Amino acid sequence: LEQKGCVIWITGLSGSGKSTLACALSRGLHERGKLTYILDGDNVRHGLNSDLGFKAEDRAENIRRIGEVAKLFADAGIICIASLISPYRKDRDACRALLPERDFIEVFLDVPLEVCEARDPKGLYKLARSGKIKGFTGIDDPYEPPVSCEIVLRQKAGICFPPCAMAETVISYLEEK
Ligand code: GGZ
Repeated sequence: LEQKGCVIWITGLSGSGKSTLACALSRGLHERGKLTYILDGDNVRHGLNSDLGFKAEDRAENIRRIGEVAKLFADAGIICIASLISPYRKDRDACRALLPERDFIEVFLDVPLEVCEARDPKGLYKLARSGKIKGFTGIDDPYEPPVSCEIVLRQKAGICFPPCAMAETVISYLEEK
């Protein structure tokens, strides 16, 4: 295996398109002969992290474990794509600190709350607004946007980039580095 592993960490609100971007990115990298693995918060929460909920300590532990597993994949030479809300800066920074500087690429999927809420693919924002879900990120739980991260993919209401175009932006960055 000639490839060098790394971690691509996608952070953003629920419904911002993290999982979709992760899939598009994985596909684009496969087309270039790269080995990837996706660690999706929502999926990992069904298995390894099924003991965790959504209070700040649980989110911190969710992120910590995914960060450690992502590092194992990177050590094995795989491009590991982690997609999870990871709302707290200090938790993301702790994952960054596990790897050499150039091997952690933080991607902020910057989509306004209104846009995520309008999409509401699983109806969770509606439940959060009506108080049926408590502590929902962006509604009554915090999201701390990155202050300096490697890549920002910004979307506005009405302007939505296709996932494969965003994936290409990330791949171009990787190729440059
Ligand atoms: C945020 C929640 C919550 C609360 C359930 N807050 O859009 P989804 O549904 O598929 O992705 C969200 C997922 C968030 O899991 P993560 O592991 O990415 O979160 S974190 O990084 O903060 O640990 C959402 C669903 O779980 N979900 N309750 N209260 N998202």
